[in-house]
Amino acid sequence: MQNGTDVALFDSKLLEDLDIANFVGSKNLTNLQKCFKVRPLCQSDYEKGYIDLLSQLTKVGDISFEQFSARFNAMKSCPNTYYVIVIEDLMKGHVIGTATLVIEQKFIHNASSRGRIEDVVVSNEYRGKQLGKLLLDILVCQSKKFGCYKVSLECKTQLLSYYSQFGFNKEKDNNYMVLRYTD
Ligand code: 16G
Repeated sequence: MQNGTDVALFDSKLLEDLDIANFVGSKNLTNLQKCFKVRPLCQSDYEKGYIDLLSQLTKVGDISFEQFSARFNAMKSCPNTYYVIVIEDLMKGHVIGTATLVIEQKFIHNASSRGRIEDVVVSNEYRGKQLGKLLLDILVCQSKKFGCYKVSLECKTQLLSYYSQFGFNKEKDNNYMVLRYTD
């Protein structure tokens, strides 16, 4: 961490209030807690490989600590909106998994909210340990707790069956469209 104490993006109590044992089973929880910690993104994660981790998902660019910090603070100053969670490998002090829940406030559906799950990535060498499932279970549960009327995500065709295990569904008459300005 550069200059001063670490800062979390949101109150970690929100995650403590979830019963993570429900998602992984109490037997797996002991192992999980020995090796990994699931927590909110912190400023110090810049030095723990957060940017490199994201680059396993898509193009990230050369982000300086100042840029990271400015974006982090901008997200933090939008209350109840950005929930970026990470999994840290406690032995290595590296961030090895992440996923984001964004809460979008709406007028529709009785002034309800919609959740969007974004930027889900588990580092290559940690795949097959159900860590992606853990991230997804947590964020789906959070979005429900926040009262969203729906939660959505976009993904490549090869991941449709992966996400369907969490209840995500490709709706017949609902298409994701995009107008891309840069690669
Ligand atoms: C995936 C991500 C999405 C991310 C996009 C980046 C999930 C579930 N989906 O679709 O959140 O924004 O990749 O791809 O993690 P892009 O760089 O081509 O926009």
